[in-house]
Amino acid sequence: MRDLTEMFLRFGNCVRVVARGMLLGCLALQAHAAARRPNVVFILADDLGYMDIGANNPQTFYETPNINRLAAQGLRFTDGYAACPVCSPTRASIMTGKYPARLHLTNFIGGGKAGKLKPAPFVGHLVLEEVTIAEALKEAGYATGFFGKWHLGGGESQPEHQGFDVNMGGNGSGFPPSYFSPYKNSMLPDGPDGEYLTDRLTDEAIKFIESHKDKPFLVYLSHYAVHNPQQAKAVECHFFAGLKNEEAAAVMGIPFGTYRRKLALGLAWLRTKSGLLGGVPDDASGADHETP
Ligand SMILES: [Ca+2]
Repeated sequence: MRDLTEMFLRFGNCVRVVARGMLLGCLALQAHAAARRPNVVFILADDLGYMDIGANNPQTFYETPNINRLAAQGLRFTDGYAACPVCSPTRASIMTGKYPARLHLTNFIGGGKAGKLKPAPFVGHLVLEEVTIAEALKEAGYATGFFGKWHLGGGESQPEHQGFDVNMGGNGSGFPPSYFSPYKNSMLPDGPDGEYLTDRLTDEAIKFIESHKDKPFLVYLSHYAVHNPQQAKAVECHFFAGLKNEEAAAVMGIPFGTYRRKLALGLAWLRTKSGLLGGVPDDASGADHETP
């Protein structure tokens, strides 16, 4: 979570904030006065709960000081809602301005559609004939960059075929195989071993802004985080393990021992999968203190 807040801070003063539900949108910014074509930076966080940021819930376990600051300084749309409770339809609506039913995308792509009721007509991608915000702005002379999660179809349905000049990381998948490089993402060249995906996407977006600062641009930064798999940087694990154990258990409403067991399992995963975690605080290895 702190990665996301750091990311917001880095965009800093040129951002006004919109925060609602899973959606954190930042509409821009830094008006291009002469041409009246403002730059647009849109940031989407996946699976981020409405009550998970301090601006909406001062009692939240997570620390989101920079998002809170942007919310305080910007404009909040507190009665706005996502177009659908799952991923792909919401994304399709944001891209096109249409309701999911009009796009025949009322479930997440890859999601089960079997049930007692006959499912709605469903296409497994956002069809190319639909006009995206990127295509509209590109026609108006904007440079357009997409960074992160797409989940509106792979191959010929990807961002580079829907108006984006640049596609870093967008494909048909709904989650990353790994948050650590090597990413196993055909649309994102690997960085150094252990590089963190959230940081990398933010850096790529910033590079795009810097290289297009003299013309109008659209940056669509669609973070995979905080969607599964739950893989955090070691520094974040240390922070929460060392300082937040009892508080976390209380907020989550579970016994402290159960919380410690869950945390230990996560840390063990990091040890075996990434080899990145060394010197874990003693109080984080709480598997032997389990309380049912
Ligand atoms: Ca199109």
